[in-house]
Amino acid sequence: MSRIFSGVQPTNNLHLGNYLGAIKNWVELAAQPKNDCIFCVVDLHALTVYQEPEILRANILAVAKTYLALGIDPAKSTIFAQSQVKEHVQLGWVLNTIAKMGELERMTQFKDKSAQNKNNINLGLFAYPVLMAADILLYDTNLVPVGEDQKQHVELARDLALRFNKLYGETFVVPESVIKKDGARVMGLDDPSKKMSKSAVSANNYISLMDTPAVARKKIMKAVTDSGAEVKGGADKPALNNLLGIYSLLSGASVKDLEKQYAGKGYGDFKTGLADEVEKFLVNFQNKFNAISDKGIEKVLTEGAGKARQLAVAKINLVKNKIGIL
Ligand code: ATP
Ligand code: LTN
Repeated sequence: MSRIFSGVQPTNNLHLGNYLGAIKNWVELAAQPKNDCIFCVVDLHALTVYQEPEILRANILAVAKTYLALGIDPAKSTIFAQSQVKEHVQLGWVLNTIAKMGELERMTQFKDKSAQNKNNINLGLFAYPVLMAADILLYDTNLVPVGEDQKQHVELARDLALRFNKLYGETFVVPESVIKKDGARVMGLDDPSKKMSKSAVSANNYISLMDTPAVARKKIMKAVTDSGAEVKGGADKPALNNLLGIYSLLSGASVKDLEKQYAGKGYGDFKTGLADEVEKFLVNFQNKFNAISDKGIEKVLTEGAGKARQLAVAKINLVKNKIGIL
């Protein structure tokens, strides 16, 4: 049995990058009977940037609904919100005491986010990767499916697990990240040199899972393309590679097949085909999302938290015992 753990922050609507880079892999891992999966809505992490309380509350439910609508089955996988299981914070504190300032200063996400928002470089943002390590280590996680940008954080979780085990004896499983090559880094539609991001300044950067098909189509039609007219990817075609990658992952056709399909046609036809594929995906997703009630998802989260808590309490008791606290 392999334990799988991952999470997404309830900030804004999720976008195609979150799906293709992370949640699509969760769905594939969850479908394998040998895996025991836990998917968390990491609301405490979201607090490292100010959130309007009412919007945060709604976003927590929306992210959990998104997991279900994208294909995670709550009868098979455990789904809950991080703040519902207080042991995450408890273990986070213990790990804070063995994490080094220097290694946290090297985290690229911290460097990027603190450069973007100079007025709110809070302690939580600095300790963010340690809380993430606690999320992972609390459940004896073997595999952590994430996008490329989270690899460094999972490495830290590994280092902290090894360090703790060395100090106090065998306690934590040392986790590994699972980063699928395809979709690992979906780039912005308006700038293929940066990853698609929900906190991007322009909404033309991303396709939100909540975009209407018409809005998504407009964004695709506006998407930056490379020089040349042929639909053929290559090292000098970052924008086209990105669109081909998205098209391929959504349709299941290989990039080679798509290039064949669009041989002799221009970017316009190609983008129309991609917009059709995105529309199919969005309509299907949104229908499923809208069919889930707030009450229904609250019940899923409460039940999931109950299951997660059992594992978390056992682990925290072991940790307390090892370090000598009551
Ligand atoms: P932000 O950009 O506002 O920090 P985000 O869009 O990166 O947020 P997260 O909640 O930080 O969203 O990430 C959720 C998951 O989606 C993570 O596993 C992350 O690696 C993955 N992910 C996010 N953006 C992309 C992307 N552009 N391509 C592939 N995977 C991505
Ligand atoms: N930092 C992650 C979210 C996250 C996470 C986790 C992912 C918090 N805790 C534990 C995997 C495992 C991100 O996606 N931005």
